[in-house]
Amino acid sequence: MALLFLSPDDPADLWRREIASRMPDLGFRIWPEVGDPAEIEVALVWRPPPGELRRYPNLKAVLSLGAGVDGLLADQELPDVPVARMVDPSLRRTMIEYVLLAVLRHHRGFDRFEREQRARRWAYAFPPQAAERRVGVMGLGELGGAAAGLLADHGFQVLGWSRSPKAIDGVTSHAGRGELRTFLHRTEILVCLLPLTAETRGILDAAAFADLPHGACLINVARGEHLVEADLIEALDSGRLAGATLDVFREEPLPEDHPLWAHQKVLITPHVASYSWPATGADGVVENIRRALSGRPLAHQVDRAKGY
Ligand code: NDP
Ligand code: OXD
Repeated sequence: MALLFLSPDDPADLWRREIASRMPDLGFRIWPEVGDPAEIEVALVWRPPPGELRRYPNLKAVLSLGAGVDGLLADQELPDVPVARMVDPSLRRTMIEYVLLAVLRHHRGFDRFEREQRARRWAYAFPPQAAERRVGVMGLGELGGAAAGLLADHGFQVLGWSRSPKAIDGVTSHAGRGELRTFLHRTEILVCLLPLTAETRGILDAAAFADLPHGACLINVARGEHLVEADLIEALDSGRLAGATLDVFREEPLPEDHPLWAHQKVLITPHVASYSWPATGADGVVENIRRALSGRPLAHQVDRAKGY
């Protein structure tokens, strides 16, 4: 009985220690040193090479080290076993910190002050109140719901958009395609926290930017494929959008010659908006390993038909 750990980005030794302290009898194999593939019963993964997971004949579940499972589900050879996504207090905490920081930066005009400083200009501007600012969050799940709640607690006027209606204190819920335009019309700072699916790919495009009020800002912390980058650049250059904070890109790392790097109105972070600490994430992972080994449904199991 063994767990396969496969991630180029996560700290394998910390995960091994946290899982071993909760399940000392479970083997822990760090890819590519997998030993006998028949002993692997659960895989804990982030961006495994396509086709890799079909090498394990006794695999009972795939647990994602990330909240987003678009990469996993894109694998045409992914075995037909339950898949669970990461839900973890540290992932949530770091995401809501990032979103609050990015919203405040646009709200208080720090993005503009950074440009003015480079030009040595004393550009006094009277600061607006949070209560006068409308922030819209696309995706009101584990992360978007928590971010929207924090923004509302901070005093912003918060709107949310999701597939089904939500009841979150201080957040005006909009649901479904039919309410997307109303949501966008009212949103001055737009935060994207949607999963990447066939329905949401390319949703941040010229049509969406045209529905936002003139001078709105965009924060994309979901997936690069949500955004049509050329449409964003055009919207920023025309002044329709005033700024953008981008953590995710169609191609990561962002190529050195990509025009977004040098854009005056764009802040780029290298896909660091949030991360799971093994010390907090391991409780949920171990619970799901136990469920998988005893044939019970996983917590936070992905609906493959919906894609999240
Ligand atoms: P959840 O699955 O918990 O929530 C997804 C939300 O999106 C739900 O509210 C869902 O609506 C809504 N949604 C899905 N499809 C649609 C649609 N077609 N139209 C409208 N709303 C839709 O996801 P998480 O909050 O855990 O994570 C969200 C995403 O954040 C991840 O998929 C990942 O891409 C990204 N992420 C990025 C990180 C980073 O570091 N940059 C880190 C972690 C995650 P409903 O509730 O009605 O189903
Ligand atoms: C995730 C991510 O999906 O880090 O968790 O992007």
